[in-house]
Amino acid sequence: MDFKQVEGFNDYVVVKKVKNFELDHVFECGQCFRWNKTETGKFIGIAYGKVIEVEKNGEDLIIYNTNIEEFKTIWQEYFDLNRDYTEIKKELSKDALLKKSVDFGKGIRLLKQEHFELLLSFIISSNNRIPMIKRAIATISEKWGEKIEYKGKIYYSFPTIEELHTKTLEDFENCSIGFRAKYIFNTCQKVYENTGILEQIFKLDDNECHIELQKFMGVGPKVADCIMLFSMQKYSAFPVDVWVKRAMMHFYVAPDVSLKKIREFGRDKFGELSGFAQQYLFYYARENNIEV
Ligand code: 8HG
Repeated sequence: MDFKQVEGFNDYVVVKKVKNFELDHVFECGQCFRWNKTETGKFIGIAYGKVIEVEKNGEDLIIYNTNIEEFKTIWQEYFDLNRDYTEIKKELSKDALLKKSVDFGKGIRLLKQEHFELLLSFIISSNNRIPMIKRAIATISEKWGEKIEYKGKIYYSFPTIEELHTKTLEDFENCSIGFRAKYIFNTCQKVYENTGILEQIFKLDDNECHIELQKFMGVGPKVADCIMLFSMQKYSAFPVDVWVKRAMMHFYVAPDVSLKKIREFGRDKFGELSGFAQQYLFYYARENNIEV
């Protein structure tokens, strides 16, 4: 467990002695799209139909607009606080090349995000840039999500399948997601017609999960890996996008290797910790704008 105890107050909680948790690392390592930094260096995010604000004060993590019950039922898991990242980092740092990325992103934790939201979010992510992805998801939420007020400002939850399955292809074409509109439309229909399908996929082992996710339109190997890793707790996933490819070429493999080969190489090398290794590499490569 990566914290000592939690204290509840009226509308916030203080998580004491939190280890391996840096706000910038967690929220800007590419895994989430609904968190934004405030002028004072805190982050405000929307998840599980709620808006929370988080602050780091020394070793304390303060979560505003919540209470101790919610912390125990939602946020403790969401922030993956039961996991010992010191152990993971120790293991990965045995690889002298990976150690550099681990040290750089030392406060990264993998969030446990909602299946349906992540499925659509990562379909939107294909051949797309993170600021554009964030904008598109915000647009979809503003159109069809629930209003949530926090500190006099309105935020929007990510819409439910009940809400989205009634939307037309044209509705999605008006969300600035280009060719992905038809994937989103088709996927919403499929999820609606197969109640519980994402729960079923969640229960599969890593390799089956990767295969089943690719049966959704717009989900290839890379997108499936992201959904597995960021919402289905499949930590042998190794999504290879342009940044991970550059990092792998920079540190390990020859330049003319295919994405598939890089994925296999990564999974062989890092095993059950592949997903964590990938995240340190992604963050390192993107923040340092590495080139090969
Ligand atoms: O965390 C991520 N890992 C990988 N491998 N790819 C990601 C992550 N986050 C994220 O948005 N992407 C995708 O990479 C989106 C987009 O296709 C590209 C941005 O660099």
